Amino acid sequence: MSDIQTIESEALKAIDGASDLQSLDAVRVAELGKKGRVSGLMKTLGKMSPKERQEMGPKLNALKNRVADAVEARKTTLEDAALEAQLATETLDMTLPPKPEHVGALHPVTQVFEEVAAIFGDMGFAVAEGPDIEDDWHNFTALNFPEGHPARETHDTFFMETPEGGDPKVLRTHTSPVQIRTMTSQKPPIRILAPGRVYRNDWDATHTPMFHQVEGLVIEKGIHMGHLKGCLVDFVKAFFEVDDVEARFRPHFFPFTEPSAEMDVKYTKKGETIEIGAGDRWMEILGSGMVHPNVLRNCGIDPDEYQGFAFGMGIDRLAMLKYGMPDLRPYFEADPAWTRHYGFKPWLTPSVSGGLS
Ligand code: 2NM
Repeated sequence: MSDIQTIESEALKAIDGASDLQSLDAVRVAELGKKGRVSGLMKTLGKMSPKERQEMGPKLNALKNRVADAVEARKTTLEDAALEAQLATETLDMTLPPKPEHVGALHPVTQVFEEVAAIFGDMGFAVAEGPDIEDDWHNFTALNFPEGHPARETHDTFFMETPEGGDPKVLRTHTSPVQIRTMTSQKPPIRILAPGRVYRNDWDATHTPMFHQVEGLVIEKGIHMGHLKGCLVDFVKAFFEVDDVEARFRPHFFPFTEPSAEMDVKYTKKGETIEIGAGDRWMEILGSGMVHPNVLRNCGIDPDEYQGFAFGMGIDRLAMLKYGMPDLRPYFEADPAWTRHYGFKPWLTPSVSGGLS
């Protein structure tokens, strides 16, 4: 009997005194393990008379349970303390401002993509995307480039290697295939903006084989050239952050629009800086037109019921114009000094109401 009390008080003292999980486990083994003291007492039951066993059995069982419970309780306490200690060393003060020297910058092309999307988003356009690798039908045929038409040659197309009898694939030469995919999968009315990378085999001081475009498409009943002009003049004013722009629409040719027009805006050159809106010179900034009836028909839209306009612009050049970057080549050199100078803070998301840049 005194054995039980001695063992219990010693065991509980040792359990309480265990300062970490490892020493607690050593106490557990010493008391409850196969060769432990409590287990040793349990074994004596076998040699007792039935009467003794009836008396001692419950007592020993209770001892075993109390020691096991104490071990469990101590284990929980130690584990909680270990977690608390770990958390204390890992706290982060989320209210601290980021360290400016460690923050990257958005590429001007990304910034301009977001500005253009914010302006057209305000006019009800949704952003649409499609694959960079396209088939000939989406990139050319559906857009009213007839087979063997010379306009196909003007695109300096990169052709993918095609397996025997396979569908010929190209790197898209414009984002117009995104408009085709939208028109064949959605019912009008449609207002979409298609930003993305495009590819043409052309490389010199002002051209890179990969560049960035934004195209837009509106298909609704009764859409006409007046809507096209109003929409694009509003865009240019918002983009260049000026109250007025003098603009003209000059007849042009695209296979996918009829009539087609290029939009020019007046500008002035003051030393090295260019001011858009007014001045003595014209600058071409985008292409546009009324979607050709053949294109609508190719996409299953009845041109007698729906009309639409479309436009396309080169983002790399628009970024150069707006942010006074004289050279296209550093765009793809990933020079941190250039990025720091011309880049944008990622948390200043452009919006028409809150400011573009
Ligand atoms: C431009 C200029 C003019 C255009 C046309 C279409 C479509 F799919 F509706 F036919 N998408 N984009 C378009 C029209 C693009 O880029 C200079």
